[in-house]
Amino acid sequence: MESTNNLEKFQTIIDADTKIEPKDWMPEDYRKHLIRQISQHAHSEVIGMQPEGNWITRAPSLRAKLILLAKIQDEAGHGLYLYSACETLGISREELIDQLHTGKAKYSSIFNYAAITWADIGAIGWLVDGAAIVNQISLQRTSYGPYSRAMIRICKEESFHQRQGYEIMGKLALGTPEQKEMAQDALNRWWWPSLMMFGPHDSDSPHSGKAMTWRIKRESNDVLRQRFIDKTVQQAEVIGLKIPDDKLKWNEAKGVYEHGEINWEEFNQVINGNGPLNKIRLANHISAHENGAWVREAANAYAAKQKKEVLVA
Ligand code: BYC
Repeated sequence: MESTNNLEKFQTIIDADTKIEPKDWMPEDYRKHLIRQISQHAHSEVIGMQPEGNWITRAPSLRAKLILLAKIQDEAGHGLYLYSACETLGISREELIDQLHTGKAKYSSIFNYAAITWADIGAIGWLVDGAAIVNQISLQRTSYGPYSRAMIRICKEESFHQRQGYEIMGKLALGTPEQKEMAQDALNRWWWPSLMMFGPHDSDSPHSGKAMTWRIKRESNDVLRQRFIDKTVQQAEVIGLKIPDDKLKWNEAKGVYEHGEINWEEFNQVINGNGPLNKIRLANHISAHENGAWVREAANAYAAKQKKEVLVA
């Protein structure tokens, strides 16, 4: 029941920067808000395995292949931590997957773009994981305990991911003219979608108000996006690549890079199911889920057998 007493106690925990734990009382809207965000985050990790998975068989060396395999496995692990954190809010894994398959739950817009060259694998690590880290470092301080703890663990792995991507881009950018061109082309295609990962401007973000009051989000979409831009522009300079934004300019007084506007029409199309690969990404997930039914059945049968043996003993 949402008594004033419960609400006051809840907000006091939040304001004191102490974590809300699964068994604590929480407003229904807080619970729903978290289920929405954490599940979308989990779906992003798992759908995000697809663009990189395409390159496992075509990685240019054994070293590159091993690193890529390890990274993709990490992403699966991130999905699992996040699904588990989400389940502590009283929703089952089946319901979460169903929401993904029926289009009720989103996943990050970025994974609807194709990885067409090896440089795209570098760009994903450098830019996509780079943007994810900026967001996730901030989410380590989120108010819900299980989400916050998942973020702490995930961030450690993401920084390795970002560095492996930057290493690929650096090698290509400092290689032959053709390799440099391939790296620049990947940067050109992934830059703007990476900026979209942070979501709409604060003034157009319907969930931000409550998310900030409840300290689910600790910093706003625009603040995090700006931090990512400031960091990444300098990294591009070091390896001699050019950020594809004619309006990019250092503002000495503010200590930030001014930048051009995102194509919000494209963003809205992609998050509403009409990006380049939305249908393929979802169809692949549905088919993998259906093909894995026997694994779930076997695991359930084994768990039931174990339970029976414990009861008999
Ligand atoms: N894409 O009010 P807003 C990774 C939606 S994976 C799609 O600002 P909020 C990796 C938003 O959901 C890590 N949808 O929302 C894996 C909402 O729609 P609904 C991915 C987006 O929640 C493999 C509506 O727009 N990281 O690192 O306050 C390989 C209004 O937005 C997007 C996360 O998932 C988007 N980009 O803020 C490599 C971070 N942006 O739900 C790498 C966790 C907005 O009302 N999530 N929308 O239908 C968050 O931090 C926040 O949810 C967001 C949006 C900043 C994304």
